[in-house]
Amino acid sequence: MFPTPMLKCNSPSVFLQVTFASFIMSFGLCIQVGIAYPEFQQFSEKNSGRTTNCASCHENATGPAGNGSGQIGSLTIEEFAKLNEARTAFEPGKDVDSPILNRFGDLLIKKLGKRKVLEDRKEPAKLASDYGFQSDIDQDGIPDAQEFLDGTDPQNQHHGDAWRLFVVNINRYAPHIIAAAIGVLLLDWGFARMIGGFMAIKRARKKRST
Ligand SMILES: [Ca+2]
Repeated sequence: MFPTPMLKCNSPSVFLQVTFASFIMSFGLCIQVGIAYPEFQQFSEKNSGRTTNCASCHENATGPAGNGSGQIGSLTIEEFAKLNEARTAFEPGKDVDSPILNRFGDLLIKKLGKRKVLEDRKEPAKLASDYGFQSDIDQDGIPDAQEFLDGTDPQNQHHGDAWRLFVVNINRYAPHIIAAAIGVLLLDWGFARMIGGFMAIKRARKKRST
């Protein structure tokens, strides 16, 4: 006789695994409502006048709820474990790798701790000062916290306040700009001297012929 599928399902270890997985999935699905904190996005938009989305902190631009990439509904059991680690990182200093948060979101949890992030929902502007202006994930010269205030993407070096990027680039490339300016001036000076030389030769020939 062949064993029936029911015998496999009745295996205690498989039953426990399935039950555990169901519990984890149900737990995740039940708490997916309310895990996003729109206060920060709303503040960023109001403060900057720019339209922002959840991609500032989350993997998915539409937020953590759903079945898409970086959203609760698509997570594996291993990813749920990482998610719960991030959710319980109430104190600062813990490395987290949340499957629903991007690098900036993970760093927020690491630097501030979940407890502080939750507190800052009442006064979202404090998130920037609490996080500090040292980190610059995309290395565009504008700190992550400033990009939060400006409503720009802290992970995209081509996305930033135009004036700030201009100032940053002027400072960053000042030696090159000065060298280029000196080069142009020297070129102009040399060209003027050359024209002057040709004119002098022309005048000298004309004088000899008359
Ligand atoms: Ca930046």
